[in-house]
Amino acid sequence: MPLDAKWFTEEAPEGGMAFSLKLSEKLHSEKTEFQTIDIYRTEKFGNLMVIDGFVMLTERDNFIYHEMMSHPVLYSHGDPKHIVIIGGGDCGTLREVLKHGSIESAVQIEIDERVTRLAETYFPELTESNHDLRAEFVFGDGIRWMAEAQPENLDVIIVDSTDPIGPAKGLFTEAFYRTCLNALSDRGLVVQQSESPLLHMEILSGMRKAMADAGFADVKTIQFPQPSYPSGWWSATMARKGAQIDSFREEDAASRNFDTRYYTPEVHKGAFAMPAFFVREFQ
Ligand code: AG3
Repeated sequence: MPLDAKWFTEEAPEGGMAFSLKLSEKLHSEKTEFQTIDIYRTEKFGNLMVIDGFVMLTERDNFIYHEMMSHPVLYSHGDPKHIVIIGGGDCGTLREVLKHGSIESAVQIEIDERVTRLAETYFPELTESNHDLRAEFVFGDGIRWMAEAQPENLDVIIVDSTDPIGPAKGLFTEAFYRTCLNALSDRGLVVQQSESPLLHMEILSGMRKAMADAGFADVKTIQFPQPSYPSGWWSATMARKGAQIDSFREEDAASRNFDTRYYTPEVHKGAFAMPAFFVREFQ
């Protein structure tokens, strides 16, 4: 991408579309052991992190994604204490998780330590809770970590991954979900980013099927806007280990003692409402 063009563009050939951000400056670029990470200052979206040409986050709109990856699942569990985040190296999801007083431990397993180090420098607001004593950082392979995890120990698993290509591919499989199921306690929940309902329905319904085939119950997809991701419309898919004994802790969500910019109890309920074509596609 020539910087003199002053635009960053992520093409989404699967949608015959592209999304561009006007740049003011290239801040950093490096090839790590795993991927290429580029960081730009944009004109209107704050700092931008790109991995292998795909937008990971912008300062301006990441709050929607990070809040929706954390609060709906945490308020769907009766008493979440032990959390694992797979991926999420920018620490934005971790920051939201740690806002919940019930959390006793939050372990983030990110394959590429450089993502976290660069977030500390270029997205300091996302890493502001990293010194929290409940947070633990593992830099390694999330798939292997989950396969070796102690059984029945986790309340919530959040998979904040890239698209299902490269090292993230294995995170979208029944085999991985089986290891999640094993690591979760009997009321446990998993949530994973599940791409754009408009562009990636095949991936989304494939994930839902893989979760169900692995033995998860109550598979649900939530939707929310994410302007800087392909099509601007994004989703996350949640599933339960056991029968549904917990329901939405709506009063706790309403009386939360922390700030959110997108999430409210109404947003929570609305995000679970299924557009008509979801109902058809998910049969
Ligand atoms: N979330 C990346 C989601 C996938 C984006 N896909 C794309 N731009 N094609 C990980 C970063 C947020 N913590």
